Amino acid sequence: MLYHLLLPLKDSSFAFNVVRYISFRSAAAMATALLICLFLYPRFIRFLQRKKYGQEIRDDGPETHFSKAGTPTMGGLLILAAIITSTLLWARLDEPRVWMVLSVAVGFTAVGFVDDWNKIARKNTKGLSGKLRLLLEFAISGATIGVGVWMFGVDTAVPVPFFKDVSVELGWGYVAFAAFVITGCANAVNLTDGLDGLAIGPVMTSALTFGVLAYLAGNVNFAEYLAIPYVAGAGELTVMTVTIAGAGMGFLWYNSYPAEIFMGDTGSLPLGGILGTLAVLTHNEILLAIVGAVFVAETLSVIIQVISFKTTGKRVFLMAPIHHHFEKKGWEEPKVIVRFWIISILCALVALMSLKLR
Ligand code: 57M
Repeated sequence: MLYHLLLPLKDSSFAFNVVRYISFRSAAAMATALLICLFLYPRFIRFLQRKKYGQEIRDDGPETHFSKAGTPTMGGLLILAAIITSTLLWARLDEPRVWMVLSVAVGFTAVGFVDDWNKIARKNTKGLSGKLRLLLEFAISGATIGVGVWMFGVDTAVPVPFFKDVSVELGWGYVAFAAFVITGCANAVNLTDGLDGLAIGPVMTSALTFGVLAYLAGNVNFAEYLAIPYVAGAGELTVMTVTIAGAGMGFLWYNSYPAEIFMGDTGSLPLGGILGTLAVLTHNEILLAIVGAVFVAETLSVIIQVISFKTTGKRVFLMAPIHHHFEKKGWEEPKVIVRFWIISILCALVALMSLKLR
């Protein structure tokens, strides 16, 4: 919004020309989201405590988690408010891809909120039925990408990382594929969100990685030089990705061990949904598996555990998702968290290396 308001003033003062630059607006957007979270979380936490909107803890989980009962949840509401506000302030609003990400963000926040609300109001740990939740997520992401393909020229070919000029053309099948990527990513982040700060760390590294990838894809010279698909307007997504890092840092200030607040499904579903949408719109659908390898590993651990338990009656991990396995092995919670962050940084670097390794 500020781009549209301030740029015309450049004739009266050349200083306003600065809003033309993605780099300036990205820095401002990150600072805005960070400050919103840093200043508003203490009040928000007090509000949630007053309303007694606290986490119910499952009694079959690790014992170290029992003392977390009553920790305020639904903290994701403020993360998303900060991301959306800061994006509306600093991104160019004439770029349809920004609106596509925003629509997934709002839709998935609504689904997550209803789920959390059900848990809080009914005081149980189940929330929305899994099938209904997946259906809603699939519908929201499919509708968004469908409109993108139909009206805004979203490409339907999926590039294969590490190979120059290799891509798979899916036609309209791309919409279902993209919805699967977005919904899968949302649920993978949701599964990861089981220790203090565990999910938000890799969410931030992934968002920043997509920030770089979006910037490069949106610049015709860089895209040509690196032999990646050029995506007109993708540069504006960089402004959005850094708001995730800014809001994430603000949230982590309070969610770091021992957490004063959890993000809830209200946070994990839209954050994962946004990452999936960024991967789709910058055409890094397959690379997402490397950028978000921590989320993939958490999900695979659950799939392996469930299949093994159902077929053989034996567990592969002490408990799934895999972060619980390490807790059960006796690692302190902060150790698991920081090690997973380090792995996620390493994966982000490998993903960035793929730009040159092709
Ligand atoms: C979300 N949510 C946390 C919090 C957070 C299929 C099955 C593997 C599903 C899985 C599951 O339900 N995952 C979804 C995991 C919960 O956190 C809330 O949920 C939000 C995210 N959706 O924001 O509001 C608990 O996680 C802890 N937590 C923190 N710090 C944080 O910053 O400590 C969360 C955020 C919180 C808190 O304790 O209460 C969760 O784990 O419920 N199910 C599981 O993860 C369960 N695994 C399981 O049943 N494994 C079996 C299966 C696969 C065969 C096995 O291995 O034998 C475990 N989860 C729990 N207890 N709590 C095990 C039992």
